[in-house]
Amino acid sequence: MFHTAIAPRVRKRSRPADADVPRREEVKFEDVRLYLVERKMGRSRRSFLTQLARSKGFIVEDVFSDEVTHVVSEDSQASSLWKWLKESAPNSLPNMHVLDVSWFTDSMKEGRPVAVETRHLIQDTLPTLPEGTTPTAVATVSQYACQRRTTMENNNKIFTDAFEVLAESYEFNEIEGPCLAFRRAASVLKSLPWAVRCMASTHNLPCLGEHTKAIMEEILQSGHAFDVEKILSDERYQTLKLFTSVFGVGPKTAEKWYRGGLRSFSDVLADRSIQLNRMQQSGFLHYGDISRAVSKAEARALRNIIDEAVRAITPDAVLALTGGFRRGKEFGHDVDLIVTTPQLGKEESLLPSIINRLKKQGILLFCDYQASTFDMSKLPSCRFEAMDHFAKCFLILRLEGGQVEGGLHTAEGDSRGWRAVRVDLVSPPMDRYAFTLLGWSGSRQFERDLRRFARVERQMLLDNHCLYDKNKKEFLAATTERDIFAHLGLEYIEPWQRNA
Ligand code: DCT
Ligand code: MG
Repeated sequence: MFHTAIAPRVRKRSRPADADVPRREEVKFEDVRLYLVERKMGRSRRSFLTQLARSKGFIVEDVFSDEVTHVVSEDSQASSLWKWLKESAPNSLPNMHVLDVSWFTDSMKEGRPVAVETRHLIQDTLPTLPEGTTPTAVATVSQYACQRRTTMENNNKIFTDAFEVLAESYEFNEIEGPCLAFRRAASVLKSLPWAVRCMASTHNLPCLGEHTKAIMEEILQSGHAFDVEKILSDERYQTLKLFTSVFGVGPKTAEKWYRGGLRSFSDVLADRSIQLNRMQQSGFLHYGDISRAVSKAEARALRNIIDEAVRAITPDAVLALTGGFRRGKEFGHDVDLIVTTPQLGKEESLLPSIINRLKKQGILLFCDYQASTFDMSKLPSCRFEAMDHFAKCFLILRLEGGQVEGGLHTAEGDSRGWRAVRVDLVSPPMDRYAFTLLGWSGSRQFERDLRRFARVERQMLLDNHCLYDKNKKEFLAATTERDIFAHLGLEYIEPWQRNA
């Protein structure tokens, strides 16, 4: 065990003035706590580097404890270092970065903690894993989804499906902490290129708490978890899940209907006291179609339809498929598209014109248009809300089978030759394009962690509109997603690696 009691926080230092060392000891990076390993570094070099870091506003802990976020070592014998670390801090080790001194020197050069990259990491070369476990288990996995590469291949679906049920149930009950914990745990497991087969292989993974591990253990032993089974057979959960599957019905409305004793769609539709709004009416009307997954081929066909519409309005329009399909998903619940034009300001009239065209073509089954409320002078907003302020519309479009390569993804026996599909369009000004593209590409967990990483690790605010540096008090410009990753000091993650 390690001892927190003997680990003083080195926030306020009252050492006597040293003639050689400039006394600029104001802490600039509250969330970063370094620990320099003396082994191989030597006492005097360690003391020199400690003073250097402190003079640049870093917190350097004298004693190793669970407060430490970044361990820096010059020890090239990774195995002995890791052995010592595991003995000293077995529990909090998964949340620490174990780094080569190159990270430290880069950070001193930059005068700020630079982003941790793979080349900085000291990998554990001494796996204490049972036979048959993949050795990648011991590579450091970041607690942030934006520092992990998560493809569509999920090797741990048995666990992540269970966590998703638990998270959703907590969400229905508005219990935020555990909901987020299960989402984070699911996201970590999704990023692993190997399947967890025993609990020992998870000991280096971040974001797996007691409850998550207990569930995993149960699943490993019996194939299912009692808590999950209980939720799945719970009437309230089932009903809320059913109601929220209708377009336009959120958890609040679903809860109200449930409390009113309603349990099925026919209960809702027969209840004369319920006034469905326009969106909900369309949701019920097209329920069969829009609750059915949209295929990649169908998404492409709809992209072409919108492309044709927008090119008829302005030939220099920019159109991008985003959301799940941009991340390489084969199926999605809707089609997400960004449309804009290089002519600043002209994007305002784009969506109304597109909508008009779709209406004339007779394929607009539903439209909820929301004009832009974007105002650069009101940024940065501390309320970094889920929805952005750009002009957008939520549509239901009629898609003809003949327009889809390989045909429609409809139920067997459906001979209509068309189906209804949900399509979302957003139209930011061109200078906001990169932020919108990044924000709408998802996944939700990837976006959440990008924002959290920006805030906690970089003292920056990121949303679909902008990136703001709180230290420099300025907005950082970006024309591509790569620019944004670079501002954040993150390695670029391709869209198909963002399935966190
Ligand atoms: N988004 C977000 N926060 C939200 C809603 C959406 O960051 N509250 C982003 C992430 C994904 C993108 O917008 C599109 O949203 P969805 O269509 O809901 O997600 P998706 O990943 O495209 O999933 P699906 O395949 O089910 O459409
Ligand atoms: Mg989508």
